[in-house]
Amino acid sequence: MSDPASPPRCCMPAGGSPTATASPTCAEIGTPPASRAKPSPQGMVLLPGGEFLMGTEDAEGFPGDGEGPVRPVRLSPFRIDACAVTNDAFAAFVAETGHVTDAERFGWSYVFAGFLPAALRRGAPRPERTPWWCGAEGAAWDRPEGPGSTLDGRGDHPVVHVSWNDAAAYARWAGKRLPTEAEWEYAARGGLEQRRYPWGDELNPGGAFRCNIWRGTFPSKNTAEDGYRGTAPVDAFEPNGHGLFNMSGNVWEWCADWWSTDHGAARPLIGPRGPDTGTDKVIRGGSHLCHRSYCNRYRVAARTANSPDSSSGHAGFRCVAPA
Ligand SMILES: [Ca+2]
Repeated sequence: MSDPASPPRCCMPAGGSPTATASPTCAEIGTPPASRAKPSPQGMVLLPGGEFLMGTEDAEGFPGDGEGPVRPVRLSPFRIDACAVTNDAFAAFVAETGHVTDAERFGWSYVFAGFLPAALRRGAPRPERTPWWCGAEGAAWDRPEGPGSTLDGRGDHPVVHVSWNDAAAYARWAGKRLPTEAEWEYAARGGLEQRRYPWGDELNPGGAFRCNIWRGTFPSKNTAEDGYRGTAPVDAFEPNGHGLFNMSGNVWEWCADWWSTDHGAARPLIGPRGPDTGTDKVIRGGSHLCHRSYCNRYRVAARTANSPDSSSGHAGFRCVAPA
């Protein structure tokens, strides 16, 4: 097996088979909660931009990831998908363009070991530091748990096993682009300032589950108390104050920026776009495999990265477009 993808830095995943079935598509979701945001066609939300405080110095955070310092950032208005790109939407892109994903070219992708059939799990290579991931031959966006698996019942779940390259190709096809990291974080914060999650500071306010993460003990026991062991429909749970769904948890989301932990004076604070070059692309939001004990990165300021040809069962994306 070639090694196109650096081993996942973080808790890593794959589709699973959640029990939830059809729920309204993103475009069918009604008006978002009161906020400055306005819904628009094609399931996008217009955000007004302006200045916000990016980053965190939260004691629960990971300073080594470059989560801080907190700094003011100014953005122009833009539109953003209310939900991550679904399997159905990605299927339409592939049907029209014949796009071949990086995982298909390489012949494998990372699948969370617990989601793989035993026969495929045996002998699958595993990264030394994150052995709950298997390099699964034949895993791809339409075969999330390898040969024999399907997307049945998951048309409205986020597409996974897509690399940054695949995400960017989809965005071009859709007449959109990937969000900058600053746009992503501004959107995820939902109009709140310096809160830990898109909805506030408490993980389960009033005992309610607000996102799809690992519940229980990682990586041995997932209680799925939030309703999902694997991915959830893209519009599961309540949206944030901007009307955006699952900005925390469910799947990591690729951003346009190259990775850096230096947000120093050389960086413009107006519409920042990250470094000009790099080796890894930023991913944000955490996934259904994140747990506080190991990968507390479903916080709204948390960040990590991976090489642009990497893919796994817990990373997807959403797009943005001009206002
Ligand atoms: Ca879950």
